[in-house]
Amino acid sequence: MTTHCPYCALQCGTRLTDDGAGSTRVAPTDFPVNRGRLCQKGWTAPAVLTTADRLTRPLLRGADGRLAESDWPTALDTVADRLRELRERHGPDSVAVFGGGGLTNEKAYLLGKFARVALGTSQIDYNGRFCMSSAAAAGNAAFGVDRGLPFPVTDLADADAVLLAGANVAETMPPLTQHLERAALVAVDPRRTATARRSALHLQPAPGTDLALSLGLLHVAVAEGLVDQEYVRRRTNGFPAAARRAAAWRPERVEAVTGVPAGAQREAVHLLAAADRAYVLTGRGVEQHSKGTDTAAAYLNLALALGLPGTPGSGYGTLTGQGNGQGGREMGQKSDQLPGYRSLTDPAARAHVARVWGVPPESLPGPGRTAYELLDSLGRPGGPRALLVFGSNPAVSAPHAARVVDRLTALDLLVVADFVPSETARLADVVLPVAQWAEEEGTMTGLEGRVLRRRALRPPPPGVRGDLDVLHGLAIRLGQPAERFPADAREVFEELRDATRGARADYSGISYPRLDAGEALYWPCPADPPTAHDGPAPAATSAGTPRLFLERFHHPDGRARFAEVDHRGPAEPTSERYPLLATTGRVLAHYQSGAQTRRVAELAGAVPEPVVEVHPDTAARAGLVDRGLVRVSSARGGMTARVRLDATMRPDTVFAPFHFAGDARANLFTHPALDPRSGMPEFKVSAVRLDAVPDPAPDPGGAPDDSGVPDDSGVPANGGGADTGGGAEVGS
Ligand SMILES: Nc1nc2c(c(=O)[nH]1)N[C@H]1C(S)=C(S)[C@@H](COP(=O)(O)OP(=O)(O)OC[C@H]3O[C@@H](n4cnc5c(=O)[nH]c(N)nc54)[C@H](O)[C@@H]3O)O[C@H]1N2
Ligand SMILES: Nc1nc2c(c(=O)[nH]1)N[C@H]1C(S)=C(S)[C@@H](COP(=O)(O)OP(=O)(O)OC[C@H]3O[C@@H](n4cnc5c(=O)[nH]c(N)nc54)[C@H](O)[C@@H]3O)O[C@H]1N2
Ligand code: SF4
Ligand SMILES: [Mo]
Repeated sequence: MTTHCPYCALQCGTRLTDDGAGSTRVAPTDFPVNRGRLCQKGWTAPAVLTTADRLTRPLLRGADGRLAESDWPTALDTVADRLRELRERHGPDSVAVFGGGGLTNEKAYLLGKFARVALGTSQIDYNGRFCMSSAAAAGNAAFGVDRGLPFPVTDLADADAVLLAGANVAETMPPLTQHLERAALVAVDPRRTATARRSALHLQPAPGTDLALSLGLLHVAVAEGLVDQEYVRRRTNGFPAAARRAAAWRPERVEAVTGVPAGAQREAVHLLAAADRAYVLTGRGVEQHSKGTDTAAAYLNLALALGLPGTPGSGYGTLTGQGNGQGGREMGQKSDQLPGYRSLTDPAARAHVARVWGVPPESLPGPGRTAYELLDSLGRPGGPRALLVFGSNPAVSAPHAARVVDRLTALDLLVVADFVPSETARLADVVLPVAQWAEEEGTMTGLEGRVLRRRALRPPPPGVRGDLDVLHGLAIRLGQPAERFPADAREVFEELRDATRGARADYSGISYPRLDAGEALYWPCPADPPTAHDGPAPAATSAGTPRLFLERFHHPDGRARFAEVDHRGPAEPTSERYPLLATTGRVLAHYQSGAQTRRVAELAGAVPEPVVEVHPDTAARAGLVDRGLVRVSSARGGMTARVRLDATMRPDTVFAPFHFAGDARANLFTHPALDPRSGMPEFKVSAVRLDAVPDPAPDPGGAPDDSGVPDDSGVPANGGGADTGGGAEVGS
């Protein structure tokens, strides 16, 4: 049976087989994005299906403060009763929803509909706000539509040059690197990552200075006559204003701010400009800043000046992160959007979706808070008193995590649907055990905008339900007609085709039979063919759009727009007390909050605890030794981790992964400053200090619980929260 990996947006094609004894085997398929390869996480993904502490019964927190096993009718009745009570007493916005970019299109769609129709709340957002929001804002502004890669991944294989800004694909999407073998790579990363080591040229700016750097690259393009004037005239607007801003950023000034030598800046632009086929790609390294939108826009300006977007064989894109990070941002779980990227403030869009949902347009709420604002408002006066979480673990992954845990525990009601007792689930009043990837049907939209089928190899364990089923059960208890919330993925998909018809992300021409027949369908894929067909021929349908922008961009005038942006510093400058810059991100073996990968023996064995990368001189000044313990702290709090000395690090910068729980959470020190346009937090730069921590156990294997060793792998499935009773604490 063929399907796709449960983790990242590359959505590697896999074949699953059942060995008959309850184990699932996975193997890569020849699917174009991965062509026979998988990363370590993909190879080991089936282990999560049978993890020892898999949730198989609903859990309810009792009067004694402990989570205890319950049954589905009781759990769903309890949730519905308490939601109804809160709504009656405090109004619909007292109830909030938090979704995820790992949810299938069908789940994301139904979750948004559930919030707006069954709960009537404006308070819904999702973890993609922490992921793709800055790139989406910049892409929408420039192109009029946001599809992470507006071309197939395999197009990269013919590139002569690729600039990768803040993307460590060698660890975050390893099979993608096979498409980058031909191109000369320019890597922009404060660290000498596995990706940077493969590059022809590595620019190593201080974290948070890419805006200056990208302005400098545009400056070089203009000053050295490398701008594609004909393209700029024919296909864009706004170049003079953008160029005026860049004029102030001479390479020597940029060098002083970023640390990237002026000569290397010039070399990078010449390398791209000389290439027949070139791409500029961004990742979270440049986007996860309080100025992430402007930074993505500045790299986009460079790509436009060089004439890349919408030119065959060249392009600009952002590497979407989560499995359904693309579809997840189109289906209406974002605080300001309806399915298909329709806007909640556009009367025509509201009318279209309301008609599909069978409700009056005026009954739809308006836009709500963005993810961090929503989490920060929980339990405060005027903020929501209940939260339903589907597909996220914000107790670990949200910025300023200690404050987020405070807010989660201040709620009257926290409901978490998950298949493992994540750190967030452990705080919940009600935990709902749900199905996993290999146990369910649905669709995902990969990083290139291609819609993919997720298929069930086997049914979920007894006692476990699908997310759609959970939403269905809650909706009918809240008085909704049963048929308005189908529990069947195909039925939901048929409805979302209708809801997205005519929208920017148009799925109306896509169907399960077409996908199952192996068609490669990229949105927009309208049902109505460009030309009229009649006669007995099979229903004419669009072939979808693998490559966007070849003729025109999606603004009414068909032109792309340069952005007028200027550099600014990080939200929190370094100080005498916090003299270093900390940045955060990923390592190959773990995924996100680690809720899944910390439960896989092979992955937890490979990387059992967080390792902070530090330059030897910086370490010496702080009295740190290789493999010793360190406390990385900011004005907000700190994490404990192990030190790895790395002479390729900038002496002013340290790096920490965010995959670990408890006291090993990098988000204990991150800053919740938000990008004013996208709501993206400042994950990638914090002012910190390093302090040596006496190592209680010379043998790393004997590290204490809070060192980041999977803290909850020993919790039995049937006692999920029994030992976290009343727990306002995570991982301790
Ligand atoms: N192994 C693994 N793979 C994953 C995931 C995972 O958790 N683990 N998650 C998936 C998801 S959701 C996402 S969003 C993607 C993310 O994929 P990436 O964007 O590749 O991942 P990150 O490690 O967050 O950040 C990339 C790089 O940005 C650099 N960086 C930090 N600060 C700056 C800066 O100021 N400027 C520049 N230029 N670079 C900076 C970091 O050093 C890091 O090497 O990965 C996906 N794939
Ligand atoms: N410091 C720092 N913090 C970061 C980042 C960073 O670079 N640095 N990156 C940010 C980014 S890009 C992202 S994407 C976020 C991600 O952070 P999270 O949102 O925490 O992501 P996951 O760990 O994937 O959490 C998904 C949870 O949902 C469960 N789950 C998975 N699939 C399903 C499903 O289909 N249904 C249900 N009900 N549950 C499911 C999993 O078991 C897991 O507990 O982290 C952000 N946080
Ligand atoms: S690269 Fe992403 S999709 Fe492919 S196997 Fe690894 S985690 Fe899965
Ligand atoms: Mo992400």
